[in-house]
Amino acid sequence: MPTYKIVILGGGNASGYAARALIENGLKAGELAIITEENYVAYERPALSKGYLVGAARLPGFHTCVGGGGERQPPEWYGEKGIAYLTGSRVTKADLATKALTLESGEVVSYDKLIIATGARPIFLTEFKTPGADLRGLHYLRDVKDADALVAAMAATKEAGGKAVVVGGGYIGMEVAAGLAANGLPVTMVFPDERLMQRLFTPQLAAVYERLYEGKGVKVLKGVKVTGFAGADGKVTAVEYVAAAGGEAQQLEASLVVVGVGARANVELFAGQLEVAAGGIKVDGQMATSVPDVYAIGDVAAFPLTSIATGDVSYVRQEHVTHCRLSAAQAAKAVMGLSPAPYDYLPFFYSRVFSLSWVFYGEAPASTTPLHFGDTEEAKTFGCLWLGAGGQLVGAFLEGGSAEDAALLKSAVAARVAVAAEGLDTASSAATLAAI
Ligand code: NAD
Ligand code: ISD
Repeated sequence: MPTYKIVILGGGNASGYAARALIENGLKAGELAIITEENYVAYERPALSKGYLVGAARLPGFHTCVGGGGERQPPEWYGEKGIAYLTGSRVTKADLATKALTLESGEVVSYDKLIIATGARPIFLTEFKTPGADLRGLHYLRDVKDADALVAAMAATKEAGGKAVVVGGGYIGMEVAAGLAANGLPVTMVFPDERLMQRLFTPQLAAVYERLYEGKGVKVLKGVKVTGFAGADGKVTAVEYVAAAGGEAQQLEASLVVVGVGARANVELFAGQLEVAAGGIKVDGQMATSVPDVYAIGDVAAFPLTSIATGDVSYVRQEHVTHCRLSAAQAAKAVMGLSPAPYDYLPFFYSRVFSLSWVFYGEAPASTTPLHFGDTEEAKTFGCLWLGAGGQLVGAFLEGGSAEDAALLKSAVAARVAVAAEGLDTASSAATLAAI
């Protein structure tokens, strides 16, 4: 039975960054194995819902760590470093007591230390028994296999003159709808919320993006619940929906449907073996789980985060690539016995749709009044600040703007800078930022 000093279980974004950080912290050849069910070594997942859909990103071009500005790690990189990378290898059993992982092939791999990086998976509508959710033509997007299937389906739908429907108005919904429209497909988005990206966007921010989507020919159907899918010969032909407020069932013609209704952490392999929180694996500030020698990073890890707005500590999962990178670096140090200072994370999200690109730092508590700034009419440079009870900055959103503007906002949120609300009535982000 092969035994490694360290095994990373899961080959997502975080694992590639962990491999690099382990090497930087003294890992030697032969000491690490990475096990993944995917057929590819780690790549920058954000590319799948952006460049991949418009043909601008293909492997090996976006293997980790290019997204963080680092060296690209194609399969040969792992070979050169003496890292065993087991692709196409699903782990079916993880026994944390005996430190043994059983692969689908029956092979058992054991470890001294384990880093769990199993990530998350899409929430599937079949889980809710939504009628027709198992029809062909329904797509989810999480890995290269999904993205390849979607790219092929886009081409076939366009060729046949078909229509696309996107279920969900969050990250996947917004980015994929933009990708489908950029490929010339007629697209309708449907979701139950009052506005796009409701978990972050204020009504004013959402209005700008909704205008942009409508201008690009994407129909945005808000406040509707998908009740099922109609099909013929096992393939989807229509999306059925009702207004969230009730009323008559209606249908939207669709030969291609993309569903983005959230994600769930992949924790099932470890059920009953370690502590869980927020739907993920509970870790401390060293990314250590409740089981000795077992760490968790990336989307699956629920770590203690101190709220900028309230100072309260709670366990959260952050489904974002920056947390993948930083938690990987943190766990690598801890695993190598370097006892890093506790993980200190500033929530960050970004997205790119059509020609727009935004960043967000910190928190957007519903209890605070958002202060908007900039040019929302022209959809160029604009944003929003969220202030805490004492007028301190707790969150900042910026569309457009320069890298320097974004860096300034990031450090202002991290420092909880006090903001004079009257300084925000300015036309440009530069003037606004100068007022901070
Ligand atoms: P999300 O939470 O961002 O959005 C979910 C959307 O689905 C919301 O609009 C919600 O109202 C809607 N919804 C929920 N239930 C629904 C239902 N039954 N019918 C119709 N709509 C419903 O989740 P996502 O867009 O699926 O993204 C999943 C994950 O993908 C993210 O958490 C993130 O990890 C990753 N991702 C991140 C980025 C980024 O950071 N830029 C981009 C793409 C994907
Ligand atoms: O930024 C992102 C993005 O686009 C994702 O899909 O973070 C996620 C993942 O890379 C992290 O799960």
